[in-house]
Amino acid sequence: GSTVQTAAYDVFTVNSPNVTYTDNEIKSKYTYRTTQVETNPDGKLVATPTETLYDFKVERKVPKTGMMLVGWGGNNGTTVTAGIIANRRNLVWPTKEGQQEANYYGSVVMGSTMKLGTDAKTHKDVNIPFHQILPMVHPNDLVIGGWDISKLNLAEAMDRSKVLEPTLKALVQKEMASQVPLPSIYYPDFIAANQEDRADNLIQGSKASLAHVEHLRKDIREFKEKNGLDKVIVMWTANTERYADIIEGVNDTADNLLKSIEQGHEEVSPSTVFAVACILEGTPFINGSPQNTFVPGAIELAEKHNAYIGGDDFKSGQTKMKSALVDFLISAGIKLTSIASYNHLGNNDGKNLSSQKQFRSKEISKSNVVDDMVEANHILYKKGEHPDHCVVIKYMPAVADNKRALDEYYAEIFLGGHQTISLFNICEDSLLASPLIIDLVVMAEMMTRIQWKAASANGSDTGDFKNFHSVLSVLSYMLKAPLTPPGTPVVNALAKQRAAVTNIFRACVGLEPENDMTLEHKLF
Ligand code: NAI
Ligand code: DG6
Repeated sequence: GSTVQTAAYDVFTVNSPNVTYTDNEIKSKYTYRTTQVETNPDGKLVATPTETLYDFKVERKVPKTGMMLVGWGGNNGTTVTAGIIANRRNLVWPTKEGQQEANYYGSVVMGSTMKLGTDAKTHKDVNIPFHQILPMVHPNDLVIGGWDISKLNLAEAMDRSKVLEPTLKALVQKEMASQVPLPSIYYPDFIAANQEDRADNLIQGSKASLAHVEHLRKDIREFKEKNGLDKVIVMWTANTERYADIIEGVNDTADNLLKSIEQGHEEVSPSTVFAVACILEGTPFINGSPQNTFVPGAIELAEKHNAYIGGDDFKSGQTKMKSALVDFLISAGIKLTSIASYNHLGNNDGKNLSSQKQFRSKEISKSNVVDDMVEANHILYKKGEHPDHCVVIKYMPAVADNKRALDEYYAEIFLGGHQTISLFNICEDSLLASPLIIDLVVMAEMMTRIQWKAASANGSDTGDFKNFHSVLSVLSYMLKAPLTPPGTPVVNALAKQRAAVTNIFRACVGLEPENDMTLEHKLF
């Protein structure tokens, strides 16, 4: 029988016949409403409201979860590790501006709220922390590990990164020093030649092999066993690689990709080898860098193995602004005609990107982010018409992790007038990226505990519950070039990406999407 039982982390229950709570699960019956459009022979559009009934099932037990980072000794890897330690230990450290407490600012999961509903008495909005909509892993509980081609321990690597205040570093130094990245795979052709001097922590072999896949799988299994984990999520936050050529017979299908790895084909990148190892191990793998890790064969392999993948490229600063601002301009009926995006940075990421092939990967992921918004507005843009868009990245060692991004948005307004918006965005790159790593891990893990089935209207059983598609496009909010299931559209607009996550999570507890109509304040 089903009983309403709330664990300590539950701040609310849903009072609806469509929602049942058991010790282990939350089950909801949810009516998904959308609109189907057809074109009549006379060219007129006919819009038909449609309804599909789904059953959702959420596993309530929060698993003991590990986060393994590829590139653990880099700026992002060390910053997110120190940040989680600081939060876990409630650290407070002196800065020139006063005492600073650990926090999770910049994390949607930990730092933002969502509207649950309207207070029955006061009619005011009731907001809850985002992480309380479903039983999510708390980042403080993540066990962290990973790989790096550089053998510095995490304290030395944190110093090399030049991101955190010395006073905070001193507090976490001992714990960080006790952690050393596992050796990793290094195929020099994929990252900039200027990275070679840090490659001193290597698994033998400089091209793809099944031995590499097996080695990485064993690393994951051992990490899991050693720490008593139920689950591990792996994240690529290592250097940006060059694109791999997509070649028929090499990486176009799952079987060809596995064969190419076995034969040591030179177009198989380290990140793809990591992805394959994780897929075969049933470990979710997320790519935080822009390269095409998920060649068609890798996506097919993930689908075959029902394994979760997500990517590409953390959307932290300049591009996040872009995906909010362009959405606003075009939705406001203003014709954006050009975007000039310039930035310079002095960290190791900038050094790697000073090499043309690696820059090209980043240029692609930074450039495609407005396509869907432009395509949606056929009043402002003719078919195939695009705003001019230029992306420049320069390496400037002196500014270290303190990236400077300058953007000029040029738009056509009423009756041939022009609007120019200039942005100057300065921030520590890794302090923006680290909370995204947390969000990606927590949300990806959450998605592994949600299942669905289409429900029949008369309540008869329709078969087994299934997982979401292997490609977790629900992670798009945190990513510059969201990977979506083959053949499905990419959504870049930031508000839509956020609404997709919040509304899917709401559906899992039988709540309607947040529609912002607030009729209760308009019709009385
Ligand atoms: P980083 O250069 O400081 O760190 C990368 C680490 O990866 C280095 O420690 C390097 O030794 C290691 N590495 C390289 N190849 C490896 C391999 N095959 N296996 C294991 N380790 C390997 O870079 P950062 O700043 O931490 O950025 C990491 C990635 O995230 C880059 O690709 C960057 O473009 C991307 N990114 C960063 C953002 C940010 O705001 N910091 C935002 C968006 C993406
Ligand atoms: C400079 O463009 C280096 C990049 O790695 C970016 O800093 C990073 O991709 C973040 O980009 P954005 O556009 O989200 O700020």
